Amino acid sequence: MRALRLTAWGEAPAPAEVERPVPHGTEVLVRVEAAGLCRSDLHVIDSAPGALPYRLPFTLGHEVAGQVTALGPDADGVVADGVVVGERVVVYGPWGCGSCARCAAGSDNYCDRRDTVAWHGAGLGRDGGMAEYLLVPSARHLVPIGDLPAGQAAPLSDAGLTSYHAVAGLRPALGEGTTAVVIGVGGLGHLAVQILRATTESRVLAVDVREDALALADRSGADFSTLMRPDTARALRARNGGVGADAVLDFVGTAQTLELATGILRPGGALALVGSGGGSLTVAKPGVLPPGFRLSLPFWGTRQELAEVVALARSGALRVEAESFPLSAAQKAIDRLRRGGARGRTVLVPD
Ligand code: FEH
Ligand code: ZN
Ligand code: ZN
Repeated sequence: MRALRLTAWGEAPAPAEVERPVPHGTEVLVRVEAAGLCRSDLHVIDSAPGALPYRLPFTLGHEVAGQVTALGPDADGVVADGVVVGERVVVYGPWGCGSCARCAAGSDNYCDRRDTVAWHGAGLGRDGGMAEYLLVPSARHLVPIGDLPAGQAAPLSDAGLTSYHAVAGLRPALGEGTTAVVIGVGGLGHLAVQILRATTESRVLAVDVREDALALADRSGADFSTLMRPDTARALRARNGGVGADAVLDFVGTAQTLELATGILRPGGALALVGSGGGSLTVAKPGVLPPGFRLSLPFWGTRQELAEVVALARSGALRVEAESFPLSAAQKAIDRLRRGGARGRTVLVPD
């Protein structure tokens, strides 16, 4: 089968012909219909030798949707939600050790033994879904998607789930009369705007550096969107009755966006730092952060939350802005993402 393989650190991934996997034990074989491309893929591709615990080579792709084509002999004993051959599914990607309390509860994203495994999940040290087939360790990692198009479903497993999990951690700050600010309206941010509108009572203000991203924010339901400028914190306060934001989700994570985030938060406000843009915060008392400041560093999400995200999408409450490329054009898609040309989420379709 065709697969996009990372074979050497610091080198571009390359298409290769590899054996189609055969499921054993509890494993499930999924024929891939779409695999999302994530900025984390770029971090992995660009990593120096030894920076990540992953063993080369492996197939990239941690945001995958497809159809179950075969079950290992023990798979039916762990089938969740009636996953059977022929079922179309999205794959919960942050596979952990599989046996700790967190993994047993479907919170593999916070596996207690992450330091004992050489991966973060599908396509992240384990063979992923930028390929014709994906071997999934257990049916518990699969969520049925019904007739959701794969290009809509795949991004739910990472962009959607990560945004949903970040919002979930801020929920106490998102009651009636509150305001949330989304910084970075890309593959994750545009879904965060929709998830905030669909699951909270907050007003949603959006910030980005690109005009077309502001248009995407508006299409996603933002109450107000503005370009990132030196006076953006003032402009946002002005749109919010002179009061700061109750919550900020920073999907960029640079020094500039963190400065804006902490500058716009009201006392008692909460910041979810999702983007890995290299910025940092100094947390000190006395210090410059607002009193009552709360910070979370959410990572991906839980399997149960993925089922909730899929349910939102199937209800019509989420629409992914996605652009498809054939898997054979993966390098073109990677280059486009790298130079900031991607609109919404990029998905690769096996050709
Ligand atoms: C995956 C692995 C490591 C860091 C970040 C990620 C995210 O893309 C998962 O949502
Ligand atoms: Zn990702
Ligand atoms: Zn675990």
